[in-house]
Amino acid sequence: MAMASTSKLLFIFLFSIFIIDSISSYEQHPLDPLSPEELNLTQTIVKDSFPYSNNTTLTFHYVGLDEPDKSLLLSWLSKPTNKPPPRRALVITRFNKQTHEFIIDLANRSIISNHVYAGYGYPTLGLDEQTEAIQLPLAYDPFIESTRIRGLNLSAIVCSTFTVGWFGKIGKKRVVKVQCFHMNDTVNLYLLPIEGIQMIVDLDEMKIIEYSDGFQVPVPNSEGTDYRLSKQKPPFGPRINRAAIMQPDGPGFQIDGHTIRWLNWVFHLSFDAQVGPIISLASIYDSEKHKYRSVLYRGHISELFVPYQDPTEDYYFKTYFDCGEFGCGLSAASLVPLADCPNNAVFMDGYHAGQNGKPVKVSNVFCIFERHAGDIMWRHTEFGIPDELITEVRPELSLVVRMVATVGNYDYILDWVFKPSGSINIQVGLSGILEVKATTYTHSDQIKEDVYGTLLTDNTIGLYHDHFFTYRLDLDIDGVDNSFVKHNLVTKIVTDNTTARKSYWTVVSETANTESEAKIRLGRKPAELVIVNPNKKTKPGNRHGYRLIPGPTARSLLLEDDYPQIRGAFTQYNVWVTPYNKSEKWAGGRYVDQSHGQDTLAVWSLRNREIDNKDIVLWYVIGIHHVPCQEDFPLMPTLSSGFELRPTNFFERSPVLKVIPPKPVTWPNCSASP
Ligand SMILES: *[C@@H]1O[C@H](CO)[C@@H](O)[C@H](O)[C@H]1NC(C)=O
Ligand SMILES: *[C@@H]1O[C@H](CO)[C@@H](O)[C@H](O)[C@H]1NC(C)=O
Ligand SMILES: *[C@@H]1O[C@H](CO)[C@@H](O)[C@H](O)[C@H]1NC(C)=O
Ligand SMILES: *[C@@H]1O[C@H](CO)[C@@H](O)[C@H](O)[C@H]1NC(C)=O
Ligand SMILES: *[C@@H]1O[C@H](CO)[C@@H](O)[C@H](O)[C@H]1NC(C)=O
Ligand SMILES: *[C@@H]1O[C@H](CO)[C@@H](O)[C@H](O)[C@H]1NC(C)=O
Ligand SMILES: *[C@@H]1O[C@H](CO)[C@@H](O)[C@H](O)[C@H]1NC(C)=O
Ligand SMILES: *[C@@H]1O[C@H](CO)[C@@H](O)[C@H](O)[C@H]1NC(C)=O
Ligand SMILES: *[C@@H]1O[C@H](CO)[C@@H](O)[C@H](O)[C@H]1NC(C)=O
Ligand SMILES: [Cu+2]
Repeated sequence: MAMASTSKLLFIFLFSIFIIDSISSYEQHPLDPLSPEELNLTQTIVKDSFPYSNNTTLTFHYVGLDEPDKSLLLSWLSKPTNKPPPRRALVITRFNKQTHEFIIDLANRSIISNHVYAGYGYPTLGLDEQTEAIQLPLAYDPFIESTRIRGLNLSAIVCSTFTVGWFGKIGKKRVVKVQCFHMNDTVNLYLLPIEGIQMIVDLDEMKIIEYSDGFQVPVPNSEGTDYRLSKQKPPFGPRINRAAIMQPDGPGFQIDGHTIRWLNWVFHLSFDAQVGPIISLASIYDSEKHKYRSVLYRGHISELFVPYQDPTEDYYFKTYFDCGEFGCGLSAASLVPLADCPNNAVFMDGYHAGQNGKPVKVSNVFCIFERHAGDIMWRHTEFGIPDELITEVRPELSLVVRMVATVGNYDYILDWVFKPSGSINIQVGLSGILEVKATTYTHSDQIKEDVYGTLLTDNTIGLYHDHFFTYRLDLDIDGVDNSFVKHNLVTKIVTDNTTARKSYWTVVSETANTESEAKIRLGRKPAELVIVNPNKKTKPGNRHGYRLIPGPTARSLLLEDDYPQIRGAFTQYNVWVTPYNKSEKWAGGRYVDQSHGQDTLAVWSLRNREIDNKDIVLWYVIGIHHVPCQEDFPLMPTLSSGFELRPTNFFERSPVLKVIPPKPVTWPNCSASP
């Protein structure tokens, strides 16, 4: 949808740092994801650089935009008539058992850099190689024998790949574990594990290199595990009445390429195979200052660490890094209209490179919709004036950008929610299926030892685990140079007799000078955490800022020198602040599979760089400890969490006081069906 008129209007307000494309019809923005044509071109350039004299296959593990240097992009934004920054792709491939890393210039079709990565760790798994790996057991005699002994039906067996982690030994092979499930008459395979069989597949050789069948535990009963509506039997749950949003004036947002304008907001939305949705150049219009003001240069999930807590032989390695090992964008599901998103949603497609490097389309990868959730934006009833009753209320309205990553058994709903007040809510929802272990137990009274989980039903233990969603938030509050301020709330004791009070609290502010001063474990002492622009003040002299309103404050409970925790060391704190560095974007590192934790946020920040009045990046970890419960079986009702970025002395006054409320909708004549 082209949006000529507002673009012109925008052009008038060219004062602030972020001016989104002032071009009236859509032209490619330097931050746009690689188009199918660009992915194709990239594949051709990379492929042609390899000698194909023998049968070694070339596989693509990451292809994405190599984002332009920030300084180049900002200078282009301030003068869009200039040439845009060069368009480049970052490519990670495997060829002949080696990991290659390329930077490709798409304009002159040249390879800017090409080197072999020789450090620890491997790139994101490809989808095709996983599909191949899970077929191997079904044609592997020892496995067939194991299933025969167990009395299982081979045609009902489905396998799945699991990354092996790192436990102190040097892994010289790119391997995954493969575990299998016996579906019987359900599609809910994850609840029906075949215990006791361990298989390791070498992905480069594509064969099973280790096999063991240690013990037998019957596969749990599949009854009642199917989640498809068509398979449900009475008694049924409540029936939900029909409902829809009606917007007689159409949606309140415009999408121009990848740029979205809505009420007082403008931002760029991109799709990336590693991290999924990326929000860039989010600016908000200040109607008092008559200009757009920059808030967020770039924000996205950076890593999602999911360590399971069963240390036994068959389970200890389950310490997943979903974005780095499996790809949070690569795992994106196509959203279902009217279910994943309401009837007023607009959908966008995404493209990533398949394992052969060719573009793969994900239809409806994002949805964007206005949420009229029946909430209150602000209100007041004045009872205090004699003979007069004053009530003013404004209904709340939000803009939601949604993607769902389905990583194996789990479904992660990743939402960015914008509000006219200037708040950005980053929300996650967890649904899908638990990872379980089969057992002979049928009642918790039988259990005397630690079973590392909850007995959910007969023969089924839901394993304890965590989810750590780590977000990278390059806030640029009114410009790039920002500071991180802790407004500590401290109790003051009154020792003299000037007041009847013995105590009160006040704010003692502290600006973090270096990275170490900004590492925070939440929940220890009360503080307001604010990113401020120390160079921009309000009329009364407060620094323009945005504050972080945290959600749940769980941190990893593992020892710091435990191997998974070394790799996931970015969960040691809930909050980190680093100076901007383009290459520091994936908190678990670039080669996460079997990584040794040498390239994580925790390691980068050991340099203890200066962060005061600098271009800084805020990292926030949403932590959720998950003790499974019976309601999570056989499919987990969505568990939600998140945090808020909220303007704090950014505006001179309430930015929503003068919001014009919507007119009532007059419904056309329609008769309700009986
Ligand atoms: C991809 O590139 C090849 C040549 O490199 C070309 O023949 C083909 O048409 C392209 N496909 C798309 C979808 O652009
Ligand atoms: C295949 O090609 C690679 C890269 O040129 C080379 O290193 C390797 O020795 C070749 N293998 C065979 C079997 O020719
Ligand atoms: C490559 O593999 C194919 C089939 O796997 C085979 O027919 C062909 O001879 C091989 N070529 C070389 C150069 O090894
Ligand atoms: C391609 O363009 C880049 C600048 O983006 C330049 O560094 C490089 O030298 C150019 N390569 C060729 C072959 O022209
Ligand atoms: C084995 O499983 C397949 C696929 O689920 C099914 O069609 C078939 O009837 C099963 N056979 C037996 C003997 O249960
Ligand atoms: C498969 O399901 C049937 C019917 O639900 C049941 O009788 C049978 O025991 C199941 N087989 C296994 C191996 O779980
Ligand atoms: C307050 O304290 C001072 C010094 O301790 C004392 O002289 C004075 O009488 C006190 N005043 C009251 C009102 O208690
Ligand atoms: C950016 O970060 C990478 C990885 O931590 C580091 O190697 C590089 O030196 C950094 N660049 C600058 C300019 O600090
Ligand atoms: C709606 O219903 C009213 C009352 O029944 C009727 O007068 C009016 O003409 C109807 N309008 C339309 C558009 O059908
Ligand atoms: Cu969970």
